[in-house]
Amino acid sequence: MQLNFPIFPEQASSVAGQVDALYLFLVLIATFFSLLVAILILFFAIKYRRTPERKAEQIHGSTLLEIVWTVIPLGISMVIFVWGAVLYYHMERPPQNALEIYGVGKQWMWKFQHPGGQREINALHVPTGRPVKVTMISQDVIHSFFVPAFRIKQDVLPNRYVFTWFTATQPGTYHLFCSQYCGTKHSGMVGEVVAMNPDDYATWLASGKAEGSLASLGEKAFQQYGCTTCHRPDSGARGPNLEGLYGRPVRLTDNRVVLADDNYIRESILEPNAKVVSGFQSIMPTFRGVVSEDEIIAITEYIKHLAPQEANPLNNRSAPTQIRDSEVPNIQRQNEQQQKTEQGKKPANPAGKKP
Ligand code: HEC
Ligand SMILES: [Cu+2]
Repeated sequence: MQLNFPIFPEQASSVAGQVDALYLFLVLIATFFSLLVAILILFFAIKYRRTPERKAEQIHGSTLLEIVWTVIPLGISMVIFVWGAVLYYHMERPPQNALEIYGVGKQWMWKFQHPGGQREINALHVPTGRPVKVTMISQDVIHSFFVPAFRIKQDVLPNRYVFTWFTATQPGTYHLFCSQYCGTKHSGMVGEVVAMNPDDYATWLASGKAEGSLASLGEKAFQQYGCTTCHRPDSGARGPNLEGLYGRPVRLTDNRVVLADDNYIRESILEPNAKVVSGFQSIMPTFRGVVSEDEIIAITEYIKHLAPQEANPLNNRSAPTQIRDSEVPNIQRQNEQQQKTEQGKKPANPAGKKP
């Protein structure tokens, strides 16, 4: 008779084996010590049971014993700590060449968008043998992206992008769950991850009815919502030129310098007054409740694709743009120099002698 009773889901990602190995180690350690304690309790209970002729003997302190039972558990927990930390860092850092996919969680479904503009609901198609980074956000409450066969679980929060990554190793269809209770139909918030050979994946992408790449969808939304009225790359524009914005430091009116990443762009659209770009008036209206999370992702993708500005930008952004490009490294350099001179002054030359 064959028992079809799998204790673990299949291992279908590059980290699955490593996660299982660590987990197995924890289970073995826990089992070993539980058995040890249980057996010793029984053994001592019998060996030292009460008899009329035996008298209790008090034992005080044993330094050797205390050192042993401190050092051994310390060593074991350090092994667990280092092992876990190494694995965690590996899982938290997506490789540079990862395929970028975007997901939005909402009550009660998962929506995914591919860079080519293909969209899917409660299904995610990915190629095998290639790292895939999924950047996600929730449209309402906290959800959690859980693919047991890949051994990954990532909470998906409203108002902030989070990501996870994996490399699928075997073609197949795997469960996708929401593992964070998110309302009445939480249990129905399930889907599947379909891992395909790269060739099959390419065929699947081609067969998808994409209306254009994600960036071109973003461009459409950008025009549709009138962003172009203020964000034109010419001198008459009222808003900053967004070309080359992505991934660069931005100087704000309060002199803070922030990085223009996905979260910054999203916040700029939904809460324009939270961070106002230096040299501009806070005249941008909020698009909260107007532009959807999917559209924000597409617009961000469009902004990412805008080529960097030419050496001499035409519009009134030229001032802050120059601050961005040149002043930021200057500030860092100034700080470094200041630190160096301060360091140089005090300890190296206490008597005030000339070097
Ligand atoms: C009424 C004019 C106006 C409209 C319409 C407008 N913006 Fe803006 N936007 C601005 C101004 C002015 C700033 C700079 C001041 C600030 O940060 O609020 C800005 C800033 C930004 C920034 C930050 C830019 C940077 O250099 O750091 C982004 C991103 C942005 N807007 C995107 C959009 C998008 C997307 C839309 C359309 C959904 C849009 N804006 C519509 C005027 C506008
Ligand atoms: Cu959910």
